[in-house]
Amino acid sequence: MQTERIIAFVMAGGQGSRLQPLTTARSKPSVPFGSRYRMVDFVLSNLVNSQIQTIYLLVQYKSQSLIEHVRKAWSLSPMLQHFITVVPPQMLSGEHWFQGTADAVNQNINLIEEHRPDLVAVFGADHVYRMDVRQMVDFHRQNQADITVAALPVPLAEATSFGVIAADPQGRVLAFEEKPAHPTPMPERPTHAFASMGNYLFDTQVLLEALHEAQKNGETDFGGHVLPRLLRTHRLFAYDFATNEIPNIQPYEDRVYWRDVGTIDAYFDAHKDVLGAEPVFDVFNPLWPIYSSGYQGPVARVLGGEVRNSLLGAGTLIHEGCKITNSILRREAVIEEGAVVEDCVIMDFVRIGRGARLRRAIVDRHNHIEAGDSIGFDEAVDRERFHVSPGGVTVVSEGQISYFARD
Ligand code: ADQ
Repeated sequence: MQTERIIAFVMAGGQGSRLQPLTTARSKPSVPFGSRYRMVDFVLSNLVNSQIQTIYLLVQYKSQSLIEHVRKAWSLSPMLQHFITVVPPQMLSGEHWFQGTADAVNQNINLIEEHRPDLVAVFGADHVYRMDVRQMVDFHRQNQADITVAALPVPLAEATSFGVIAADPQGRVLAFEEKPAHPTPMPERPTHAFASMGNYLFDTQVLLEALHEAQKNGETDFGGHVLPRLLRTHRLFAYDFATNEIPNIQPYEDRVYWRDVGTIDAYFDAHKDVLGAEPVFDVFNPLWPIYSSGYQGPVARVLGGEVRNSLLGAGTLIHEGCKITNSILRREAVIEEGAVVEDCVIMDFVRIGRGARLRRAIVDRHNHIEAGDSIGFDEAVDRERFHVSPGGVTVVSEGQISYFARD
């Protein structure tokens, strides 16, 4: 990548309604993922590792937990050469919140005018992935693009939740349809559609003009309005992440990974990707670290029992006789004697009482599962107490059973 001056807007204001109840009190970018991350950590790490240091995080819905996380994990982090500024809606251009992604950037257009960067990156905040944004910048320059959209093939059935692209063999975008009911398959791969990852690079002048026009036309969204319009007048290219992105982080990784975790079932499944002897997505990569909270508590403690193929967060305490399998336990979980936890995601500050049995469940923060309780074995019974996803994953909401503070 030549030396480019790039600023990034990270769009972190989405409601994440399909991830309910995990998004009852927090936005999707703030949802915990894996043993110690929040969703937003992936995009921020990717940008910082790509040497993009000026980052504005645009927040909106239920943003308090996200702001707190970013303050703790990112403002006080040891790599202080970046600056990440959280920007709430300030109604700078009228009395309304961010109406969509383009409107959110439009309301902060002064930041672009102040910095006058060469390129503006507009990235989503709710995906799990590792990406070297410099490779996308190189692609953008090689093609003399005005706008570049990162994209990759997704199965046709899933493509209805994405922006679907038709591109020529060089990557020039010929058509862009936001969330089509009947996605157009890729000519060379008819089982898949070419989907936008929601990450864009704009030449600054092109973006400024496009936003000006968008405001005049009442357009509020990049995928829904601005990109379909711009492709008629500008050089809009699709950066094929699946084939162009070279994992330049050998020997730790030999494949690329990107996952949208928009629903409870997708979220639950994505956790399987970080488990196993050779995880599909190995978060550990010292050449491309994913940063998160600098929690200073104790390491995990295992007093006995059996732990197989699981991740134990800091400060977890596993008592005698427990059986933990294919599970992720985040910070300060306490599993009491004889409890069985199988295929579960257990979030921070959860206590699982003696002899309780949990299977295919997500237990959100601050819960005390009572001794002998059983979750994930009878869907009808679970439905009376909890949310159960279409794929049969039981979700215990934050603080639903009783707040747990370790004694
Ligand atoms: P969606 O994810 O459905 O599709 P959207 O809800 O606009 O689109 O969210 C995009 C990003 O912007 C998310 O990170 C979200 O948190 C954030 N966001 C949403 N509304 C916001 C607002 N008002 N203020 C600030 N941030 C906001 C988009 C694209 C598709 C693409 C998928 C990939 O529109 O074309 O395929 O992302 O997941």
